[in-house]
Amino acid sequence: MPVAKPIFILNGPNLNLLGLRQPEIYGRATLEDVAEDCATLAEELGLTIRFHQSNHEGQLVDWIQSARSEGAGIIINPAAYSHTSVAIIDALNAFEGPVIEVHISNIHKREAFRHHSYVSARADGVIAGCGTEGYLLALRRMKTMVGA
Ligand code: DHK
Repeated sequence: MPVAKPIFILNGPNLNLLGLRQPEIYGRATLEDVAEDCATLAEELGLTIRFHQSNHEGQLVDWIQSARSEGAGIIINPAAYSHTSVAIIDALNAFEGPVIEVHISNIHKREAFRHHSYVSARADGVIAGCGTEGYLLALRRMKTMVGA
């Protein structure tokens, strides 16, 4: 029996260029590939998803706020906003369901400014360095967390 509410999968700035930008770091899969793989797995797990990407902080905040009433959980790759955004952490703190943070690359192995993520202070789980497969790992974990 599928969970009634969808899992929001939110992607921050520059992830629209996935597959094209720095493939040695982020891989060759496009964001469309990731969205398709997530949709396939979600169906298998009996979950529904809403998959979004924006380069704009306020748009990400708006989607997180929508999830307060419309979402069962949030999987978020805030990308560069991980390291800068108080607005995103405030919005996530106003969301009561489970939150899983995903980074395609291992942010701890990279430049020092990427080592701190504001979002990690709210996230129930963090996946980093597993490539785009991290989204699928997050969905499997989300399945357990929403008790579906
Ligand atoms: C993606 C980005 O765009 C960077 O700004 C982050 C993250 C890391 C990722 O690994 O998915 O620092």
